Amino acid sequence: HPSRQRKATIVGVPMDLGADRRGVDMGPSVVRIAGLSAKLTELGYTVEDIGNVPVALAEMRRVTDTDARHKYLSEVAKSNEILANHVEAILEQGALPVVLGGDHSIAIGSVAGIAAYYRRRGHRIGIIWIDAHADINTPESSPSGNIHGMPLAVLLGYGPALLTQIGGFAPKVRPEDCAIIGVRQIDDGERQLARQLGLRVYTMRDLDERGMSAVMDEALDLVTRHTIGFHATFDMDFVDPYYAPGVGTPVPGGGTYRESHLAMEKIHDSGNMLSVEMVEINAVLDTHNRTGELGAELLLSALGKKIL
Ligand code: NNH
Ligand code: MN
Ligand code: MN
Ligand code: MN
Repeated sequence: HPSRQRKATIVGVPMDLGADRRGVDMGPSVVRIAGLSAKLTELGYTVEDIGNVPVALAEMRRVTDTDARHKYLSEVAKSNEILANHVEAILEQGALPVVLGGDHSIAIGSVAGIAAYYRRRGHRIGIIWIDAHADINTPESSPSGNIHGMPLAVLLGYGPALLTQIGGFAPKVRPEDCAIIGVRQIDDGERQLARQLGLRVYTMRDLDERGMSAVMDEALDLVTRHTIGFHATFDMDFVDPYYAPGVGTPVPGGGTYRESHLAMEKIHDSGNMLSVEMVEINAVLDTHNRTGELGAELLLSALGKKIL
């Protein structure tokens, strides 16, 4: 199975055009500084780091796409196209893609690459989306116009064609192959679309009442039922701001340190993770790289780190 191989390739995406708060562009850097590559090598992986995907800067004069309904659309699309190609190439080399964001708009490119690779081989893929938010806004429903609130909608086929058509096909994933975990802030339009699609959304209340372990068992079963495996995307704002102060959109009442690790440990133990992604770490709002260190440690849990 693809998740069993022991080659991991890191790719960074210093993207912050999808969010209002600046500073998540340093996410790839702070997770690297936390020692991700060396720690993965220690875990037994052959690690390669191919560096960062080019991303336009908001300060560059050639950034022109400031349409308020989907800010920086063409710039976000461009970087995601490049990312999708890298992710597909990483899979072709038999390695596991480890993608470092950046804001969550980069999931569009990550999943485009994975979906393209497996589609060519006749497989569907699933997604485990761990986040305080549902990220299924469209330009019409978004209260902010920030594309980092739209990536799951895009991957399901809703949104600007410039994004949904990356890789030349849409949708990348079916609603029944997705699970969102940790939601505690959702917009009206998102709630509507989630209901309409029958999306499986596990809220913080579900986690409170049933526990992370049972919720993950159910979610992992769901996303692997009709697929070859799943992409795991972890938005750091899932974690309670007490443990992860360095995020652009902190929402109280989030996952604990242990719950976050348990989610990642169970993702690894499922044996069906095809790729993994860590997003929305905001270095400007962090203290002493506390959130960057946690991001690296959570990735290690998803990649098999165990106490015993
Ligand atoms: N739902 C809000 C929006 O679309 C907030 C999204 N912010 C996130 N998502 N950090 O994960 O703007
Ligand atoms: Mn998100
Ligand atoms: Mn979020
Ligand atoms: Mn499998």
